[in-house]
Amino acid sequence: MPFHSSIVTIATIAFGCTALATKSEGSGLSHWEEPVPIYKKSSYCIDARVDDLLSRMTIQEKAGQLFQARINQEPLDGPEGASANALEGNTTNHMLDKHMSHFNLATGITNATETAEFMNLIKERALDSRLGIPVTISTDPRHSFTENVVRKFAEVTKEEYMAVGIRASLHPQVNLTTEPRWARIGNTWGENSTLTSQMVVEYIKGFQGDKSGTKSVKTVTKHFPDSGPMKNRENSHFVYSKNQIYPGNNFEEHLKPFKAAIAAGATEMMLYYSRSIEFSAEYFKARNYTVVRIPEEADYTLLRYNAPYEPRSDIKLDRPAVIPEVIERAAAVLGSYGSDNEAFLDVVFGITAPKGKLPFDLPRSMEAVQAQMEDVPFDTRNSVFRYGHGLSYAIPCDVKQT
Ligand SMILES: *[C@@H]1O[C@H](CO)[C@@H](O)[C@H](O)[C@H]1NC(C)=O
Ligand SMILES: *[C@@H]1O[C@H](CO)[C@@H](O)[C@H](O)[C@H]1NC(C)=O
Ligand SMILES: *[C@@H]1O[C@H](CO)[C@@H](O)[C@H](O)[C@H]1NC(C)=O
Ligand SMILES: *[C@@H]1O[C@H](CO)[C@@H](O)[C@H](O)[C@H]1NC(C)=O
Ligand SMILES: CC(=O)N[C@H]1CO[C@H](CO)[C@@H](O)[C@@H]1O
Repeated sequence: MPFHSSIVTIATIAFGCTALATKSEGSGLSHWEEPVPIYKKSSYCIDARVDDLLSRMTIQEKAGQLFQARINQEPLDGPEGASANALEGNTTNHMLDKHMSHFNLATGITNATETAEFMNLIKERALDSRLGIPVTISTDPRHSFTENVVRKFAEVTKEEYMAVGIRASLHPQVNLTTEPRWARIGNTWGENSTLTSQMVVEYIKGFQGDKSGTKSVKTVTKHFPDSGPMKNRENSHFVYSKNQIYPGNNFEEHLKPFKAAIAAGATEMMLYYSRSIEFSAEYFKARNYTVVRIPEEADYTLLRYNAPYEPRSDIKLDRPAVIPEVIERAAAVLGSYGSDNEAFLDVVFGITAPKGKLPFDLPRSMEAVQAQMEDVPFDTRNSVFRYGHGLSYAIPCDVKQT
């Protein structure tokens, strides 16, 4: 046994990693010793390890690899452990009975230590599966940023993900928002294909590095345009709205960000197929404002709305709102792309300045929305505000600095 081990070691040094064809594995082993399978040996080439693992997997175990289930940060064995639907089984059931190893962490992260500990539990539980295949934990987007800090944003987010064990990002979402009624605009970069293509490169390089490796978080660029701009602006999450149309003959433009992503090292794409913010008196009391009972007594009225939309289940997302009447009457309108209440109030009260620009046109009316083409950017007629519009102001710290 010691002799055998040294052969493997020499081969490792000579070839960098051991190729499967040259192995003499197992022949010298005593029958009571289980050989360590090749796929578990880091000295072997990745291809050899994958081939070995695949050859050992049942069809059920292979099928399990094809799923990406949502899980919550909850007891792995509890009835509530699996998120989407308790009837579907808990997390242990997903891992050990259904052979899944890719999970999307659905819960918010409020304490990094606890999330990291939860991840460690999952990884330990994975060792109980027949082959001990490790799990990959991914997440949908959890952060926001402005265009000049994309790379930095991606690098910082990557560090935060890695610190709690998340190694795959189910983003960026680079789909162009050429159709204002589409329900998933909130996580995109607007309707400009050039800008979106520039940002996606920085984003992917920030998460993956110039070359994907052990210090990378994988990106999954989405949603690849097999659906295309949807007829009647529906969302193909719904069974009744799967049709696509390109009335502007503009398919190539929608491909541009995806081509840029591939050139930047994207290896994964998601094919095409929410969260309410409670605004309460507590936020104002914390800032020493008095909350009054009737509008007439107030010095200020602050309203936070979601962009109006026709309700379909509970999806709530940002999109180009048709609100000319609000814009005409309000002293100021602040657009946000999913800020929390504290961040919003910091802008209202001049602690930080608003910096964002509109990533799409704000349409004048639903007629204008209906008249524009689903797949063409910047074609909303007589918009209330154009793409790129946005005001800011000097904040006290800026004034002090200059
Ligand atoms: C969780 O799943 C495991 C594995 O399928 C099962 O043995 C256990 O009974 C489940 N726990 C609950 C509380 O449903
Ligand atoms: C985070 O969780 C850990 C472990 O439960 C705990 O010790 C720590 O105090 C928590 N941190 C915060 C900020 O709540
Ligand atoms: C789209 O973005 C590019 C890159 O930032 C910029 O040069 C171009 O002017 C933008 N197009 C429009 C219509 O604003
Ligand atoms: C609110 O008032 C209290 C007491 O005067 C003070 O300590 C606190 O800093 C104030 N908070 C803000 C946000 O101004
Ligand atoms: C493929 C894909 O996700 N296409 C979407 C891109 O965005 C438009 C709206 O701008 C949607 O209608 C498409 O479905």
